Amino acid sequence: MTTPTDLPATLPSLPDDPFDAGVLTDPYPFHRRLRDAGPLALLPRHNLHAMGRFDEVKAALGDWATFVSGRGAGLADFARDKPWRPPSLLLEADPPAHTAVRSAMNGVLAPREIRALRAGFTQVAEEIAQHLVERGAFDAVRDLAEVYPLRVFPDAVGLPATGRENLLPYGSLAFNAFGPDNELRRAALASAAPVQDWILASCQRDALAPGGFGARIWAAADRGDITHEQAPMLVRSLLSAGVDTTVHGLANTMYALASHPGQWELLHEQPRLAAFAFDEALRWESPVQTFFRTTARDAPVAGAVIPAGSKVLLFLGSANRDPRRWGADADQFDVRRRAAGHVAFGMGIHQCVGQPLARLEAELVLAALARRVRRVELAGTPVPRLNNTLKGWASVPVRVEPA
Ligand code: OVM
Repeated sequence: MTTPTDLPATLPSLPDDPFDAGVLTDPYPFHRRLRDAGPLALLPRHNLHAMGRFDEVKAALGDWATFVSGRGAGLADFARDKPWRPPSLLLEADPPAHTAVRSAMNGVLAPREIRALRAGFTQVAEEIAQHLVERGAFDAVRDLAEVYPLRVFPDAVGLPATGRENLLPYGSLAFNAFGPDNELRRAALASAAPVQDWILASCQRDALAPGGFGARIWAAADRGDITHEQAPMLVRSLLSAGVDTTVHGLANTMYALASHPGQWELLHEQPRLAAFAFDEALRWESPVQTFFRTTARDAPVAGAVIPAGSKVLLFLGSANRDPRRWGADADQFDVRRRAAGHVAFGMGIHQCVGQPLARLEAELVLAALARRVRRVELAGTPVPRLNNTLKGWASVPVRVEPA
């Protein structure tokens, strides 16, 4: 086994644990030190190589043959450590196995399929926005970010009506499980069994309503695009990655806007900026902060070499604030910025397959609120929500002034 002392001494080394509560609560000072240390650094605390600059993170995400996913997208190396669940056929797979599976999922979540949901999703977004504006003060997490995705996504998948309260805990579990064996991961796994049982049952063909994403995955198996053994695993991918991510994305966008009232004013004057505000919020406070890869061979990076078989931690949230890419004002939240090109959805063959769905949800609910609300402000102290992978909030109290 490789021990921290076996690591080459030439690379900059940071003693920090990126999964400790302090860094998870406010990762940005650590990100800056990581980027400034160099394009590639060591984190001996977890025997890791790490990248925090935009160019190197993007290049590693694009080089799937060197930086492989099949040995896990978390700290665990599936070549040595037993995965906490059967690995994802999408996230934790490489070509050639990954290719047919991804192609089938591209079809299920194609922009054309997503557009068909627009009318129904709009109606729910308008209804929720109307209700919140009438209340005047609400929690942007509990009353909005956790409400809207759960009103639209489970029906779009075709999930059973009962048990949907398991979706958020399962997402939280899956994203905590990418991290090291710390308190967060242990607590998540300790109460996981009933949640996992419901998820597994909900992935079966007879649990899924006709016409939904789940049924369409099974139909892809009937056509022979994927196997019938793969179908429930791909429904599981939807349930793993499709809820907590959008909840955090919406919560972070609302936090960004409520803490920058001038930015909300821009959005109110021009509700069609909603899609841009969402992109900028994803850049500024990326819901998925990190993913791991494993080097399948010696990997040259910026004049150094990462030895084959190394775990590499890619800091998406840091790349998205790298002043080398975004300029001296990278830490500023500005909805007028050209934020496209951020890596909050990843990059390359594993780039978020649900992205069109996430964007539709965010755009509709933000625009519905932007039209009705002239001013937003924080009405209390936001409470962070800690997770080994996701950055977000448990509570963001806001007050809104109707237009
Ligand atoms: C999956 C998956 C994909 C992306 C993220 C994720 C829990 C899971 O295929 O299960 O996070």
